[in-house]
Amino acid sequence: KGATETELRYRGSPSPIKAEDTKQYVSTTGPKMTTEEYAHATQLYFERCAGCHGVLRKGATGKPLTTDITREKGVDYLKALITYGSPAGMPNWGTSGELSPADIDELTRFLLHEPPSPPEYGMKEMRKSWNVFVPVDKRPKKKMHKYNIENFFSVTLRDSGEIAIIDGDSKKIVSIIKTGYAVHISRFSASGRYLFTIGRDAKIDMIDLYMNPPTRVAEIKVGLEARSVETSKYYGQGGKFVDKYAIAGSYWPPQYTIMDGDTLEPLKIVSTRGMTVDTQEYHPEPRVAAIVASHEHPEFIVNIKETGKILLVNYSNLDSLQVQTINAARYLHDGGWDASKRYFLTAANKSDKIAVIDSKDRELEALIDVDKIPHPGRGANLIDPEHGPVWVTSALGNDKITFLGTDPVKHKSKAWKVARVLHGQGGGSLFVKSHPKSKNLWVDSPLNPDTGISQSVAVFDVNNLDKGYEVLPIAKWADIGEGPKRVVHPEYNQAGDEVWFSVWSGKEQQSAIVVVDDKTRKLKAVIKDPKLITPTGKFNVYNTMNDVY
Ligand code: DHE
Repeated sequence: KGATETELRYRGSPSPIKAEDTKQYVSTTGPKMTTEEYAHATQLYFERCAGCHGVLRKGATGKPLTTDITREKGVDYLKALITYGSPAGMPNWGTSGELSPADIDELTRFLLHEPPSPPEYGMKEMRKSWNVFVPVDKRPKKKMHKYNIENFFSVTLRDSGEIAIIDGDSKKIVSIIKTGYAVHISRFSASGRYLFTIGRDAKIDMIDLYMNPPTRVAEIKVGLEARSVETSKYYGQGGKFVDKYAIAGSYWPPQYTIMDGDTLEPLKIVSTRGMTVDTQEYHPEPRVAAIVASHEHPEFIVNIKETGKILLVNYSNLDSLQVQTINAARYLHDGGWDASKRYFLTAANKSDKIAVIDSKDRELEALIDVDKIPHPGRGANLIDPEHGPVWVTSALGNDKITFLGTDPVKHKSKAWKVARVLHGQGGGSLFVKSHPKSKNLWVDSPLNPDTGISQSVAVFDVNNLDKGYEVLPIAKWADIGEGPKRVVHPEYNQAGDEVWFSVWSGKEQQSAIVVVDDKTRKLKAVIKDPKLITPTGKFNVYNTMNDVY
């Protein structure tokens, strides 16, 4: 039960696509439905169903719901499924009271019609949305404030459409910047000067950290829905690609966009529609998940969720783009580098596998079986006393924390194999973290249904892994009153001697950031401010730009 509940909480975010932006067809072959009913059902579908079943209903974490399938299942079956849910993870929208019988009737009929199609979004639309607020020649030549940029944290304020820039040294909020609907992640340019954020609505904001205070210098919208942004980090060829490009992947339309790294000018848009890795069937909506920048070649590594393919996109000549396609497994989600930054390890979460890409030799190094919905974030790298260098992931579906060997030279027998499995507090874990200077491994569990577990964090001693974990009551330490107070996303400071946690409460409630001393595991600071609304992801400039985790 716990696992299903936690998985649902994770998947449940509504799609920001609006029904009125879609092309809708009320066909004569489906059951009777007015255009108003179809439009209303479309909005309900985007808010409740599209996250799992896909905008075009081709299926992802949820089953496909195309008319060849729904018409065979019939009205009674569909109504019962929406009302009561299923053990496989479908929520009980009816009995939970979230949808009325009239809504369910409308949704059922909607599923028997062809799906509406959201608009395409190409160069014309992107250029219209593109704004440069401060041209390159008007930007400062040097840092205009006293702060150490490399110890800034960019913090997602999920429900207020903002990010906070917090100075890691003083723990002061340096600036709150309006970005747009639910920023998902922050990434930094290779030099660390520019911060890029991407919202669920596919809007990118580019912030110049040299300015006092850090200020937005450009923006663009690359689609209707998105999750990933990254910048070129290849230092070879005289460093000519440092800060040169940015890339964003979108969920809708299914495509990625390469932009100028100084201005966000859109340069190249590439569709990801195509055949799935296993059954080799056409998929109209392969969403772009995690993107990382290779350190070995002028390349971006791009996860395509629904087709289960990983693309190596070489940006050295955009007019003759070379894209190498590596077969992995469905549905690719998040991932990060091993400590050597040669191997990219990424979760194929519905196949319960971790794919390993060798970015130097440009090939699939391994596909490793792990247990029930791995969710690493960027993962954690540490030295296992028995097995040498390992990369770690936790899971949504159970309490397992899996160590994978990453050293094919000195620890060959464990390389790309499960070297060790620890048991944490429970399922519903999203992120793990360690640091080259630390002896701790931190494991959150924000989506666990037990509040004792979701409001605390487990910490393991890397040199004494059999001892089990210590539980730190992070939400209690924050002392912020009522609310869900999920403890999420450990992130180290630049020095690697502090770990920061978000205590993520409701929009109307107080949230906080709790800073723990990594050595003593004692509370070091609580950052509380009415402006810190629903903090989730936090990204330290130095660690994120250098891929230290
Ligand atoms: Fe995330 C990373 C997608 C829900 C917080 N999330 C990612 C990435 C993807 C993704 C593809 C990898 C980006 C990269 O590295 O380039 N996330 C999705 C979803 O599709 C999903 C399941 C549902 C949705 O509708 O968005 C989802 N994610 C969430 C949340 O509910 C979280 C917990 C809170 C929030 O802010 O929305 C959340 N996701 C994060 C964070 C990262 C992330 C903090 C970056 C982790 C890191 O350390 O790099």
